[in-house]
Amino acid sequence: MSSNESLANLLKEERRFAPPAELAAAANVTEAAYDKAKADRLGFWAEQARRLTWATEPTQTLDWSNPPFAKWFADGELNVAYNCVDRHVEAGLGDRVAIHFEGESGDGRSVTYAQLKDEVCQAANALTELGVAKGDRVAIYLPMIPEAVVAMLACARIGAPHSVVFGGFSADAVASRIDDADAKLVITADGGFRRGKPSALKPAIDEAVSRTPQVEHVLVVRRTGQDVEWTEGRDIWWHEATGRQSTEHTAEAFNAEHPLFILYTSGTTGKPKGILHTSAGYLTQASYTHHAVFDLKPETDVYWCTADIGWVTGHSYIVYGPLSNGATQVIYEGTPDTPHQGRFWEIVQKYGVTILYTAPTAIRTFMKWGDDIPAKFDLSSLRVLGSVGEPINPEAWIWYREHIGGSRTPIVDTWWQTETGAMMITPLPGVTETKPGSAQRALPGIAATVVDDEANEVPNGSGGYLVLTEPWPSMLRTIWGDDQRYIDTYWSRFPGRYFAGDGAKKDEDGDIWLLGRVDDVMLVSGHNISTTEVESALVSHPKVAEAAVVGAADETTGQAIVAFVILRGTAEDSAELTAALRDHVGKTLGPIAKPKRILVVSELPKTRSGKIMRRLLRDVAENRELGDVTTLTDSSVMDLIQSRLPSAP
Ligand code: 6R9
Repeated sequence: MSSNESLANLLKEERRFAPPAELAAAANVTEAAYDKAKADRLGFWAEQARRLTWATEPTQTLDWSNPPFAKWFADGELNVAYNCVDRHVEAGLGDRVAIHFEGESGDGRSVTYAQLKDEVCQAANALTELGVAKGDRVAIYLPMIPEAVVAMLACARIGAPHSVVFGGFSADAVASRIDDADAKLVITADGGFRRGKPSALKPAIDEAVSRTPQVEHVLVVRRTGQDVEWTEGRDIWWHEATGRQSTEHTAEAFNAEHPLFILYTSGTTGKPKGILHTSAGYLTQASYTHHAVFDLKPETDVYWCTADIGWVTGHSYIVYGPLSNGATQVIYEGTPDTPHQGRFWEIVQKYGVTILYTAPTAIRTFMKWGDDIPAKFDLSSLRVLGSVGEPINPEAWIWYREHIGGSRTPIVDTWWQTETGAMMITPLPGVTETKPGSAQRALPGIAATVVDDEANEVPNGSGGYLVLTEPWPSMLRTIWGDDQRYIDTYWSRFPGRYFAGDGAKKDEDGDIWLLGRVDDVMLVSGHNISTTEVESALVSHPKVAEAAVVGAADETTGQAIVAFVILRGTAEDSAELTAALRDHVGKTLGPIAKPKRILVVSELPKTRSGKIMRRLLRDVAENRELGDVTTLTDSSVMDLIQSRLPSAP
């Protein structure tokens, strides 16, 4: 494809926001970090690795003798759980709250680092008693409760890689993940609370485990108290197995490259990919980025990441990053509209949250619900806001800053992937003059650029494909059990470089703007148009809260742009409105980007991590049978959308 004119440089966003002077003056990381990392990238990462407490200090930094298979800090040894828990207690911080848990129904508890240490040790002892040893895999299928964190850390502590599966994935999805990872133990719960009701988890595990005979035991956390089927000998209550254990457990040191976890990415086609992360490099980058990008001051900040633990964001920015840094954080079990649409803001106010990390999909939902809802709460404690998961539309960015950040807080739009393990491209809150909608700049020690079809770096002002040009500490090590697929998927499109699968452009300053997955790029009359830019143009109209755009086969133009939009507040669907929206896109981006059809809908199909599943919308727009819907949050959404399409295109 002619990616230069393409993925086109259509959108013009001129607004700029300097870092607040006070924050910049006391920032954890300054411009100097970029210079230092540029002068000596490996030396920079070796220095960051000293954030961790090692049993054996590494003498090597990167071993890239067998690319693309990296080893970081390969002769070092440490224990990840010790770094996340014990060392803070040993440093006299045992009374600091690690987790303020807020249940959906308003119940909750605060867990100090000392208590967390006891619970992790008890769970590690219980797992050991059940025969789980170093290298064995454990599947975790839990709601957002403190036991999810405890379970992950207990696995890390004994060197048993965990594979967390979203609570809410079907029995089929769970079974295929248990099977692929060959897990011998599963940790689940009777259920969790969602939308005001107990929602069962155990039945999906019962079904999945009936097909995965390698599973020896199922540990069951009692959360909702609902009835569960029980298989004697196999099923064990978590509180019984852990409650009688000692709160002491000696953490063994493991090699830096010991596997820490497998996390499955859904992928659009084929079998899910088990992304493998190992210990020390992963923890180094999770810890460093959490410290740098959120400017975390562990003594005073209250941090809240709203992600689910089943998403990589939950792994790196609820468990490993924040806890390795000794942060105090909030964990919330439920949905943002239960029992009311101000729930998130009530939580910010209740705990005095200072750093909030959430996803564009949530921000657009809040925009749709209306400005008056956050306005009812005291959000003045907030000082840094983060975004992750999708490109954030400039209008949503501005809304987030004004209505949540009181027009005062920096926004860090953090680009990264399950595969990258930790943040890669993002502003720094005390350094970067931010641009709404742009992730801007590779972090110190990270090398990213944009290339064209022939792998040539594009000049500023042009678009193409995002690639990472140097290995980084938290990079995936392989796809579990499939080295060849690892090479083929990430390292073959542009040999020697990691291909992220995202379209991107560089602006005149060389800052990076993400344009969505390359599979989603539309080809209209010979022009490549990014879904992100058309969506952002639609969202910049005052009546639109959220938009998803796809290219549907079209006899004359190759592909035609079809837009699905959700309206804001009280706006109503009408022929005038859709005509006005088409004109608005035409004016913002140019006539070529005008959607051929605009459909007003009330919901969009999303994954559990909030990403719009454009593939399914393309199926709808092309009047095809729907593809795989197993990773959808709510499959009834598709019936609703299909009912909006009266006739075949
Ligand atoms: C952390 C996470 C990865 C894909 C990635 C990209 C999209 C994530 C983004 C972003 C634009 C951002 N993505 N953050 N796009 N700006 N700030 O989301 O991991 O679930 O593996 O998804 O998400 O398309 O390639 P994962």
